[in-house]
Amino acid sequence: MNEPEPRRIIFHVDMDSFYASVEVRKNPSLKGRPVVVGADPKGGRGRGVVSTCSYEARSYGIHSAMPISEAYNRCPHAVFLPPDYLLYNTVSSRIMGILHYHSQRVEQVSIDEAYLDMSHVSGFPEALEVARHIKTTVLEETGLTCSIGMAASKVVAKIASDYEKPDGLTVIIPGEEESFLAPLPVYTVPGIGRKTSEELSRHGIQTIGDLASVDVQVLIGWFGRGAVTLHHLARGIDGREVECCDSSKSISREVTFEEDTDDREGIMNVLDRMAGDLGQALKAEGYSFRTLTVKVRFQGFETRTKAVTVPRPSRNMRDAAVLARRLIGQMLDERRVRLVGIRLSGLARQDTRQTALSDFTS
Ligand code: TTP
Ligand code: MG
Repeated sequence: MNEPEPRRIIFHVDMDSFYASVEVRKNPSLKGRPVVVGADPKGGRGRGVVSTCSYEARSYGIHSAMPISEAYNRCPHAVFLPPDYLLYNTVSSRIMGILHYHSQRVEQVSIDEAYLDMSHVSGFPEALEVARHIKTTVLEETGLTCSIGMAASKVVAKIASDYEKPDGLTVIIPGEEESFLAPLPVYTVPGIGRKTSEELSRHGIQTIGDLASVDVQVLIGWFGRGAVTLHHLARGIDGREVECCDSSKSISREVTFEEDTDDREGIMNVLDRMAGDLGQALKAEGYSFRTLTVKVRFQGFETRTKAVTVPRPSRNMRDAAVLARRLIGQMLDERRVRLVGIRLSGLARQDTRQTALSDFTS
């Protein structure tokens, strides 16, 4: 038996089709149409990938990271738009500002998603009221919908936020985790990618319930020690805390490409996006950075990193993006790339949280 954990209430908030929804808000005549944000499709011959697409475009089977040429072939009459990162980052800041108003402990994990520790409220009924309030405020202030999952652990909150997308609100009260998770496909567990789910499928495991009922020793035999965490997650057991920046003096983002790539422009675009995303994370917490590290993993898993330290603490992410491009340019060769990442470290606070917050909410 596991020790009963102290009662926790965690939200996972995730914007719906974020880039595409921002584009529709910018140009309301796009409402109801299939909208694809990403590389230029060039009449079906374009390189690069889909960043995201509206739910109307998803009904054609289009999704993030799909080659843009395939998206074009699936739906040539869709509206194809290049990403407007500056606008997405501005909108993201406003959203994160709203979230910070409701909790001291906010962990932003990407441009459009965050965990909130809501354990300070009186219980799940009050938390539900706050969740509804957050959804209304985000809609009123940005014109966008989000989905919220609410549970006693991060993993269940994250799976719950995805459960009724778009515009969802899913509450999993303590004790109901296993019955909620059991019928869902294994790949809904964060961390279970295509490869792992294919391997699980070969062993006859399709659902999270199937996974939870396998003996953990058997799982370890298949996947090694990491299977213990997997088995816990499948049962909704996840002791990870909501980490705000104070507890980690560095922040990072990384992206694994769906297919190993030698498309330099595509790689550079991903770096720019991550730099923008990290810039928002810094701003939300009032931090600046001293050191920027770029990581690249080549086909075959060789990983290299390169770092620069700037003379004075900086929060200028445009310069950071230029630095990141330069560093990766020094590391790339003829090999295809599997993953790229950026880490910012040497973080120091510039402003108080209060000042940073008022920046966003004004
Ligand atoms: P997601 O939250 O994964 O996707 P989404 O908000 O577009 O759709 P959903 O309703 O399913 O949450 O990612 C947030 C944004 O990050 C997304 O709008 C665009 C960007 N992004 C990429 O550029 N490339 C990617 O491969 C993914 C997954 C996201
Ligand atoms: Mg989203």
